[in-house]
Amino acid sequence: MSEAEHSRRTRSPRRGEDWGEGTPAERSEFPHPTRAPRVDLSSPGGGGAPRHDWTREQVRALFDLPFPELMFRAQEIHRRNFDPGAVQISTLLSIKTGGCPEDCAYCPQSARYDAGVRAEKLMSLDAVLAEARTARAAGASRFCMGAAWREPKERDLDNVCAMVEGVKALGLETCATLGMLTAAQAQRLKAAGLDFYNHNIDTSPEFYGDIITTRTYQDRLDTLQRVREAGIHVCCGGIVGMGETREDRVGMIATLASLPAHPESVPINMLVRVGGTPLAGEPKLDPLEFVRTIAVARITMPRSMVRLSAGREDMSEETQALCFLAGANSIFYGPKLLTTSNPGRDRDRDLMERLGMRALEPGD
Ligand code: SAM
Ligand code: DTB
Ligand code: SF4
Repeated sequence: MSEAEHSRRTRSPRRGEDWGEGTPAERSEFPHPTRAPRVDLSSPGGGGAPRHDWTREQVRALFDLPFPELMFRAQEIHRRNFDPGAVQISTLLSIKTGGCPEDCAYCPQSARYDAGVRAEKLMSLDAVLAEARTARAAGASRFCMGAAWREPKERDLDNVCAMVEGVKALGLETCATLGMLTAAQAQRLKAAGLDFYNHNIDTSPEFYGDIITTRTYQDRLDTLQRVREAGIHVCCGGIVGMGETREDRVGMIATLASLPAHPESVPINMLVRVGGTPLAGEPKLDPLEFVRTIAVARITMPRSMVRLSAGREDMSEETQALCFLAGANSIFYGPKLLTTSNPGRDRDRDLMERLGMRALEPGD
């Protein structure tokens, strides 16, 4: 085990993060002020252009709002920009599973951890297209192909470009997440018809080094810029529940909201704690803190699709409903994410029906 892996496994939970211990009455003070601090929200969703100059103080003040006030503000902005009853539906497929050389502490696909994921070869074009047809028939509007690579090799990219062309021809929006890209690779994917590229910043710049040591935060920002310059829509978000502090969640959202252009999609993942990964034993994050993260993403990036991503399998339907109220308007649909479980289609159809929400069609 490397030193970084060892320190992750042995470090104590961060202050205020272990929601499993102590009732609010046992804690010395209530965590949030009872009066709403003033936060300038004049531009987002108010008819003007989204802001890109969010300061940490402003983002922190949003996180610190009383929950009802935060939800009200998020809903106001959500309704100005979107139909609150519509959800965009994406399906994920792991086209190349496991055996990844990177050391992302949350990830069951890293070859460094024994999480029971078998390393597989890149899927064939026919097998991928068969999965895409199934996803389309089940109502997905976007098909996202994920590969456990640090970065694609040129030969891999030839194959992925053929997959993108094939999926696009089925009338689905295309998305891929393949690791770091060069400018030339981003341009090739664009030429093949790629609509979205997913590449997450994962957390705050400060906490990042506790989670990944094999590539830097700047590497990620560089790939995002290349994707943007190639004319591909950006899908970029992160993970919460990894032992980070609220200040790290503030830093993550502030980084996303001050990118030169907001990502068109912002996936907010709740850590899926997979046995064998260094983060398997992290305490569960308070679901209300997850909802807050969604609400702050909605307020600061008013025109982005905010995706309630990994972690729904262990989330109550009430928490998911709160996420939609907070401005989430996209989900992964289908029983599997990349290697872990997601709610089955029946369960999600039932939830959507009970909430009276509908799926967005491609191009809606
Ligand atoms: N290998 C590529 C990369 O890392 O960019 C693409 C695939 S990677 C699995 C895509 C994203 O999935 C990661 O950036 C991370 O945000 C998310 N992810 C992976 N494992 C997760 C877990 N256990 N819980 C929540 N999100 C996870
Ligand atoms: C994202 O932000 N979440 C998805 C997608 N982008 C590729 C991945 C979630 C993976 C969860 C762990 C797994 O199933 O392996
Ligand atoms: Fe590899 Fe991506 Fe998993 Fe990191 S998140 S270990 S790069 S598959």
